[in-house]
Amino acid sequence: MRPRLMVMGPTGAGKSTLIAALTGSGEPVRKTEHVTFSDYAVDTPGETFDMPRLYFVLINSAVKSGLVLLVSDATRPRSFPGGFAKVMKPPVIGVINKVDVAGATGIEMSRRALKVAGVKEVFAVSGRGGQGLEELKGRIEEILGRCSGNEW
Ligand SMILES: Nc1nc2c(ncn2[C@@H]2O[C@H](COP(=O)(O)OP(=O)(O)OP(=O)(O)O)[C@@H](O)[C@H]2O)c(=O)[nH]1
Ligand SMILES: [Mg+2]
Repeated sequence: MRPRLMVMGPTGAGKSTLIAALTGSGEPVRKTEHVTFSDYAVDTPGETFDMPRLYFVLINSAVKSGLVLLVSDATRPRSFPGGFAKVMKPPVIGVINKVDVAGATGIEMSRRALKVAGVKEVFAVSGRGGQGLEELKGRIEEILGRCSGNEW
């Protein structure tokens, strides 16, 4: 099986909504209670990001993933620990989410926060409205496609 996409970030940032949009599942999104594995993705509860003592859960779960999306909610931009993305084994892409409702300042603050986290590549999207998703999806496919057949 090819490595999964892993999605992490603060509570309510829109991680599960983003996964549903990327897979076109159409299923209603509920609060993520625990780390959830599907064929395509690893969804994580925001609490694993909000509580630093739980970072090990994210770091461990990422080991067998092919790509990590680090999601920032542009309506409530929060800082990430410096270099946070660099402790993950797979490559990390930054996602600025909720651009359908966020202002320019929020988007810029998210962009800066992701940069501090050590993320080089950033996509601005709306998991709910669909903006930017095709481009993000294309990049995900490119990276995960390259992982196919790899032993992780
Ligand atoms: N306007 C807007 N709302 C969004 C977007 N993405 C998610 N939301 C809303 O944000 C809320 C939280 O979305 P979730 O997908 O549950 O967030 P999460 O990051 O998975 O949250 P946890 O599982 O608690 O960590 C829901 O009410 C979503 O409808 C978006 O792109 N735009
Ligand atoms: Mg969730």
